Amino acid sequence: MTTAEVRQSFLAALNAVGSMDELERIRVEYVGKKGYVTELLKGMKDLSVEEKKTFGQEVNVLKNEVNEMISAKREEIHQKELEEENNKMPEFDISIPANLKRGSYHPITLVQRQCEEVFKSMGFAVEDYSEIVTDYECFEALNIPKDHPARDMQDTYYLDNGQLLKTHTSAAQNAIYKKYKDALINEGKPIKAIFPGRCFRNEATDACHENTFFQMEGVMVDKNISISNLIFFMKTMLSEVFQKDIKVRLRPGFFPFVEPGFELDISCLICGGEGCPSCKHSGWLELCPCGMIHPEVLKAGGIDPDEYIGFAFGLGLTRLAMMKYGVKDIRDLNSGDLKCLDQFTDDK
Ligand code: FA5
Repeated sequence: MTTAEVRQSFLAALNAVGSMDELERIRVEYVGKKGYVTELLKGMKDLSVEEKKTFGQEVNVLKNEVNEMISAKREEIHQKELEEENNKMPEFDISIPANLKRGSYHPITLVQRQCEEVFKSMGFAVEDYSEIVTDYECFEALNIPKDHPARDMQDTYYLDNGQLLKTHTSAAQNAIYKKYKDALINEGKPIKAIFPGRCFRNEATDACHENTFFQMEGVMVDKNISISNLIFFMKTMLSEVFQKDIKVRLRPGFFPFVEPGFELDISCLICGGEGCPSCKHSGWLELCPCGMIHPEVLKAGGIDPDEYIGFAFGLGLTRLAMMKYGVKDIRDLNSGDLKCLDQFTDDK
């Protein structure tokens, strides 16, 4: 082939190229070691010196042209590929319903809602309260003055501004009395309220203690309230939550805001009362301290203790969830471990 023929055939081949692979193939075919252009040079050996010079220049010009055209074509194909990529339709179909696993309520939320339903059905209002409270709300209004040794029972997280993270839901008692006292005094409506909430204590954690846990406080104030009322409400709540009779025991307990005060324990449902780490090997789990509201606490809430009396309880909601769902270690509940929490998924 002459240089003109090689040029012509190369242009035709280049015109037909549509991909990088094809381009590479014709590059090798024309300017590769055994390509047409290279082969032209091999035929030079039979030419005169003068002819060699002219022909050599011709072939070199052709070789440069071929290389330049290949480079230009490469850039052209590259740009085309980029454009195609950018214009591509997304490969997913947005009309297909998502196949994601649905989330679920946390076991503590489930138990809390169940308790709320039970107490609502018995005429209790459900109240919410802040997690950051004042020293007065958490302690002083509850008959725990500054420097009282009872403060040591709850290792408290204090904030720089003097407020603190609520150590118990009892911190809302004062506000609840103030909210409902007028209806009690003027209209004779008993105060009946529960107030679940998150509590914080700087405690060493173990199978039944967390530094962040939930309680559910309940109070009832009226005339002629007795401990029997308290026991009735607690037993009703437990039998509704567990759907069976639960063994409970009441023993004396000290809390400055109740008098008399009790500890209501339930027989550990993890070990059936035999003793295990979840119940500190005692067979019993401290679940719900309670008692008759101290006169000083009623007074701080604007209620005359000579005329009114009431009970209060502080149910350990997190522990109740442990017992209800057979969670052996309280720390699993705050772990964020989906393998653990998934078990309670309510997909129905
Ligand atoms: C109190 O917090 C009192 N405010 C309860 C109370 C209210 C007594 C009204 C009388 C009248 P105590 O510190 O024992 O009490 O906690 C109450 C319940 O919360 C415990 O029985 C337990 O079930 C739960 N609880 C306490 N500390 C923790 C903790 N670190 N981890 C998990 N649950 C806890």
